[in-house]
Amino acid sequence: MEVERVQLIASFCASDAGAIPPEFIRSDHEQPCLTTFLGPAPAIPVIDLAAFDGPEITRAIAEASREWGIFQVVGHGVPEEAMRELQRAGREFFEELPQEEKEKYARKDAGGGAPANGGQEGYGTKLQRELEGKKAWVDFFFHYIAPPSKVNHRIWPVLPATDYRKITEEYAKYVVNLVDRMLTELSKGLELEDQALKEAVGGDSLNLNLKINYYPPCPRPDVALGVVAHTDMSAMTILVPNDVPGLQILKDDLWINVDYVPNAIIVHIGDQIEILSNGIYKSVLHRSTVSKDKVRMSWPVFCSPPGDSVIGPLQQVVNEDNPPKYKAKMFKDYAYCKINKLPQ
Ligand SMILES: O=C(O)CCC(=O)C(=O)O
Repeated sequence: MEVERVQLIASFCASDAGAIPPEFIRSDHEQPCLTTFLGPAPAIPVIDLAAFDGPEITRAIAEASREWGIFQVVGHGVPEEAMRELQRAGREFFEELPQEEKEKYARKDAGGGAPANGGQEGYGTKLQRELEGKKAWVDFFFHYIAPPSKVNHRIWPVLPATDYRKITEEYAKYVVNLVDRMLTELSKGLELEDQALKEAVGGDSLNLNLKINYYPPCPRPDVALGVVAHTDMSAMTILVPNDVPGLQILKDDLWINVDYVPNAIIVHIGDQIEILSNGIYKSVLHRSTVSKDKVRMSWPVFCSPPGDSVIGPLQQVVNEDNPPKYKAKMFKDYAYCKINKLPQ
């Protein structure tokens, strides 16, 4: 099945007086121009991991995860150079490779929704089943970066000017450390053993998937969306954005903009941490808007348990007064329902 890439559609729109195809025009309840809160709003917490001592960091991370389900970290230990190179490599794939070269990396199931496992790596345009026949203004590249047994280097792009593999492996090393640190802090924030959450999400078998989102300029950013509103099915997501703002989160029923903070990394709490903590930590509802004249890009790394891990509220956080709010199920079954928009 032939797939229309948004990057190509965007180039036609630019030369066609700025109209966009009707399937990209969202319903009123989703349009950014009707739903973005423009008044004064609190900014999501920015936590400097290098500035505080232990208990203060734990408190700040746990509070942000309870109140917001999202925060930005600076002083995170990922060198600026590694983040810059990651961005350069992603941009080169989308902007320097001829379209027919890019298509050699197309995902096997490019025409439909992503299966829970198998065939989801590579270059794509649609990740989940889309409701109301609407389309999202984004193309992406998606692949494993950890654990080593899951990584398939054959799907990683080979670029003319950049060593994609070297750069991505370097970045992956830092992300693995950052995720470990976040899981430790979140465990301590629940008064659990340091390794409790890490073990619950599969230990060293935790799956890390890098997605490179490419949002071309859009003539109608007022009515289109990049990624539509969702919570991440992962345990946690570690995201590097470029300097074009666009991420929005729902807070107190208002869609608010997330500020761009240079060299910060955004940490999202995902559904599996919400479930394990029995709802103490919140999986953040978020979406992305697009820009009229700039390319927006983002590099989320989704950190998810192995498919056969059973995830339910940890016994240490439930009791008679606080009974389990979620049923325990295998992650692969959770993912299947989420991707296909079926009840859990
Ligand atoms: O681009 C962003 O900031 C958000 C991306 C996102 O939520 C996703 O790819 O699932």
